[in-house]
Amino acid sequence: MKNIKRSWAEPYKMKMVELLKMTNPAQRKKALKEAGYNTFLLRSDDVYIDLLTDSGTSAMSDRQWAGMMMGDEAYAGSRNFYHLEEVVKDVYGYKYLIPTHQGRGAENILSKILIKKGDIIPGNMYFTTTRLHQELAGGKFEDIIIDEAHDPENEFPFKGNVDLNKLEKLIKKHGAEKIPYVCMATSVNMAGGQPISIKNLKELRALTKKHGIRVIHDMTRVAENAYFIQQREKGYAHKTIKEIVKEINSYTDGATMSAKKDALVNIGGFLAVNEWDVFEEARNMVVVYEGLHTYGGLAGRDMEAMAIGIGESVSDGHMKARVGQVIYLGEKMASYGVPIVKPIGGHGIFVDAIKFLPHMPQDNFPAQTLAAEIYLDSGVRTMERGIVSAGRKTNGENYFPKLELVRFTIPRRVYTQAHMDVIAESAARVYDRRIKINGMK
Ligand code: P70
Repeated sequence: MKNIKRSWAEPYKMKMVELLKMTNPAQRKKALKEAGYNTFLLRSDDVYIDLLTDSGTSAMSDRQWAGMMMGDEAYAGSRNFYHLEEVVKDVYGYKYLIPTHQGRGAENILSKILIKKGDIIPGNMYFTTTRLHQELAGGKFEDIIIDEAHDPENEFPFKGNVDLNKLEKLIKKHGAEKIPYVCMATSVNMAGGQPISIKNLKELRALTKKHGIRVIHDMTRVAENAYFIQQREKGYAHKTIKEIVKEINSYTDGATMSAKKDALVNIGGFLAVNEWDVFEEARNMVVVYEGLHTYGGLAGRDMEAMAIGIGESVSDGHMKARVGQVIYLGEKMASYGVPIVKPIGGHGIFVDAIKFLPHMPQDNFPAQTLAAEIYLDSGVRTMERGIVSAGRKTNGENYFPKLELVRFTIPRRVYTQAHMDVIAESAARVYDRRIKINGMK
């Protein structure tokens, strides 16, 4: 028993469990047909292991539940708001806080305040809700992520990086006054949960500073990004996740947050900024769209659970187990030959449906088909991230996105290693009979 090293393990134990309904193939066939072969439309009661999303699906700790009991449900000035404000300042380093019901609430307010008609918003790959709010405010999103991010097989360790040449070209073409901010996301979701490096962030900061352009951070999964920096970037191995998160944020001017991911709550989000003027405007606007500025659409108890969850999310032990579990699943799937996006990201495994089903044309919906087959096989629900998600043009023709993926998103602190084995074995079984799988219309 020499040199045996444990890679990761859960820094918690179970106090309560939620019983799951086990289904048989006939029941799943019926449920899937009723859902129109769309995993979004399945009833969760018909799902065994739910990997549709990591959003709002985390298990809260006993401390968070205790915090729920300490909710101060006053209309104005709830003590939980002040606690949350203190935590956001301490952990994330932003000065002013505006709570919102979830991430998109913050995106709406920020876009309305900072974007004018005809503005350009460069970003390291789009996210659906973020881009939509930018467009609704009159702006146009421009992708400035490095090319490597669009290649599922490229193993570059920081596929979330910004291509500074692309950004410079946009500044030259449109002028800095047309760019209210760069929208920089950590753990880039649509690229497979890929991180941005501190080195790249510093360079982004220097370039934008020269032109007087803000950097606004989509910090939905910032702690997962910090973990990859700790593991992969020179000079960061001995820093804590908390220190790295704060450093990331120090290169930015403000942030939108969906607390339903990293921050370990089932609902919640916020906008955080360092500029007083932007804060003042946001504080007025949040009243119109979300609620008074000291609750922003949340109950006092939700803000308390969030404040406690933020603290837990930047613990090194938590993040090691969180990402460790995702990597365990990914490596197991890869060992069965299942084609996955590499490197493995922070919040889930993205299966390359084009490589999985090479005989299937993209307009027969390979990723949607694969998600349906996985559900039929084992009751595991995944999310299509391909031609269906990309939507259609106004003339009814399909967009044909480069990436045709199925996302196996892992909720935080919810499933066990045996569950991970069930998932990988199911993917392997479907992979073994891939030749016999037909597409959809
Ligand atoms: C997901 C969820 C939400 C999200 C995000 C990033 C990087 C903002 C938000 C919005 C939920 C989702 C949303 C739209 C389509 C599919 C799934 N991502 N930024 O599953 O936050 O949901 O709180 O308004 O990932 O990836 P919110």
